[in-house]
Amino acid sequence: MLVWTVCVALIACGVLFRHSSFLQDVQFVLAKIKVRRFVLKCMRTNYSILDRFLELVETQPHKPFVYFKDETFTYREADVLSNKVARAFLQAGCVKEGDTVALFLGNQPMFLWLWLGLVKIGCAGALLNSNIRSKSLLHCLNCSGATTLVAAEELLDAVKEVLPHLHEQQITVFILADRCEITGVESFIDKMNQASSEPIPKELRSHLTMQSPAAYIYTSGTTGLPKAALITHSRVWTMSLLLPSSGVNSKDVIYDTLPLYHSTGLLVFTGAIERGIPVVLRSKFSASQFWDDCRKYNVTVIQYIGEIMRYLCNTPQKLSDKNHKVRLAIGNGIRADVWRDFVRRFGEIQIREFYGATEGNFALLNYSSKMGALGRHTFLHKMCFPYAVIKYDIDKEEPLRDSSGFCMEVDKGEPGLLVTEITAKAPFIGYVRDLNQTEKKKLHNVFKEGDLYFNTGDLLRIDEDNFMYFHDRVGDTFRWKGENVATAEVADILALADCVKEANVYGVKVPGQEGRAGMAAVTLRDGLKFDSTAVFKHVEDFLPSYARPRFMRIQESLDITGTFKLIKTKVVEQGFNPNDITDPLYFLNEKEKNYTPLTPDVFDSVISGDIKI
Ligand SMILES: *[C@@H]1O[C@H](CO)[C@@H](O)[C@H](O)[C@H]1NC(C)=O
Ligand SMILES: *[C@@H]1O[C@H](CO)[C@@H](O)[C@H](O)[C@H]1NC(C)=O
Ligand SMILES: *[C@@H]1O[C@H](CO)[C@@H](O)[C@H](O)[C@H]1NC(C)=O
Ligand SMILES: *[C@@H]1O[C@H](CO)[C@@H](O)[C@H](O)[C@H]1NC(C)=O
Ligand SMILES: CC(=O)N[C@H]1CO[C@H](CO)[C@@H](O)[C@@H]1O
Repeated sequence: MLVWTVCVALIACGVLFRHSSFLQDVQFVLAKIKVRRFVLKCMRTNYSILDRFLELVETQPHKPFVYFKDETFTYREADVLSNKVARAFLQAGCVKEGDTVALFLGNQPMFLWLWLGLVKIGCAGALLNSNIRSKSLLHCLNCSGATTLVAAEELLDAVKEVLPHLHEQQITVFILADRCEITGVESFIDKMNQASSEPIPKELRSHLTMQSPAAYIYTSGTTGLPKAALITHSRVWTMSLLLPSSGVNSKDVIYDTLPLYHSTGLLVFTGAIERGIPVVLRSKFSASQFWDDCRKYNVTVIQYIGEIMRYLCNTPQKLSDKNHKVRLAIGNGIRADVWRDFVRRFGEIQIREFYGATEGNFALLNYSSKMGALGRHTFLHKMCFPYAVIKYDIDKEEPLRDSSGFCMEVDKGEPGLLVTEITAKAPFIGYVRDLNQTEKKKLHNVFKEGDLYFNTGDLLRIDEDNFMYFHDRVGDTFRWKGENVATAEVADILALADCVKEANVYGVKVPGQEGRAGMAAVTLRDGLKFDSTAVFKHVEDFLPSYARPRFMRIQESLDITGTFKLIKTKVVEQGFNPNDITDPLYFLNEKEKNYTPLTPDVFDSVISGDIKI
């Protein structure tokens, strides 16, 4: 209450002095407090996103809820289909309230009916990444504790591959088909079609509270095996409220091209329920179809990750570029130069950049007109939602501590690790069945004995005017010649070279050298060759010496995750040994002022130290 009073008083001051950025700061904190209050209210009354959905089915049954290809599903139809799903599960006798069912399918309306149906009977969905196979698949399944798996028909081969293991663990397996001839795999669609569409009585989810699991979402795992983050019903609310906080209203139509098995994709759908609006769902993001879809469905709000914006800006210009109704873009990871290009090219679209990890307990939203900024660092914000940006040791991969063992906040302009205090109001639930990983994300005794913070793993920078910028993921920064190299920044510069299409930048160990030497795996623009002299010149012009990639690897395509994040683990492991790698390799040759082929001889000289790098 005190905080509330203080805020109101501060707003009054802001109005008096017409200090607009100050006013925005206060408004932002107030909006966050409002979100928290709403969630607390939902917790007191057991009001879940499903309750909201059922209200909409009553009040606007004929309003479109999902557009997919040439199909439209209204709120009523979605209700009916999810009732059928729920009953099919119950009748099959393998699922009861409190269970977890693993969903293994890509973006399609059925994904939504399955999840809603599960919530209707008090169950949770483990949202498996549809690209994972064999060991990873088993690992993800295992950490969710699911006893039933439902898979898309097109993923049957992936299921067959692990079927003996599934049977060993007594997991019931359904495939989304009318029939199935394989022993130990049951069809689901026929069962669903036969099931009644009668509403599901509330008693079937009588134990559901805001602390109940709604979903398990796997962190994308650019390094190591994926981890399952528990998404409770209260967390679903917090995620969904991003849409109203960003200015989405009940007349909007939102476009969802990101995988529903990730929080960014899922929150658009739950957020749409919160707002009572239609979602245009796409099985996969397509840069060439993007604006056509927006026009076809009258999309007003789009969701992005940085890569999507970059792909859109890389498409050939068209006369119709500004012909659409999109007014708002919500997402994260857009870089300032892409932001500028995007707005110039596609018109006055407001961009609301937000920051928040799937499993995190903290969020930031750009609420000022500062390009590229994630949000603002203010006293008020910090007081209401305790967080800090602290000094971080890139080499040891841990925070720097002073002589008394406490962490130190960074100076303005210097990148540091974002940590957010874990409290009862801002809990960190952790990863399922993985106490070690959960423990790893916790930082103890940060500023005083006994305090506890969540380690976001993200490096942020705060500028003179207190705007906060994303700098890099921990692990995506390496050290070379005593300097920190942010891989994303180097990749962005490389992608500006004429022949380079995309770049994946990472550090590799070189015997006898401290830190890691920069290496880039790049793909080339269609029809272009690797112009080594031009790339060398470009790198020399735009990058400080320590940040220039020492080695260059030309690939046909780069490894990416389901959300277009570059996978570095494999290329890092493979290093720069031409005897092990078939892709063309180059080496930054200072003498010849060129990237010259990295032959086995050159490799040997680098290893022996005859060639200094
Ligand atoms: C699943 O987890 C259990 C322990 O939780 C472990 O004993 C078992 O080996 C795991 N199975 C797989 C396939 O990872
Ligand atoms: C919420 O659900 C829990 C568990 O079913 C129950 O104990 C509690 O009374 C419910 N609260 C309200 C306000 O309905
Ligand atoms: C889009 O808007 C136009 C004009 O307002 C309308 O004719 C059309 O039916 C709308 N399309 C959809 C899918 O709602
Ligand atoms: C957790 O970490 C400890 C020590 O680092 C290790 O001994 C233990 O096996 C780990 N447990 C799991 C489940 O990975
Ligand atoms: C909420 C808000 O004000 N968002 C701003 C984020 O930044 C863009 C780009 O400058 C602005 O247009 C938005 O208004």
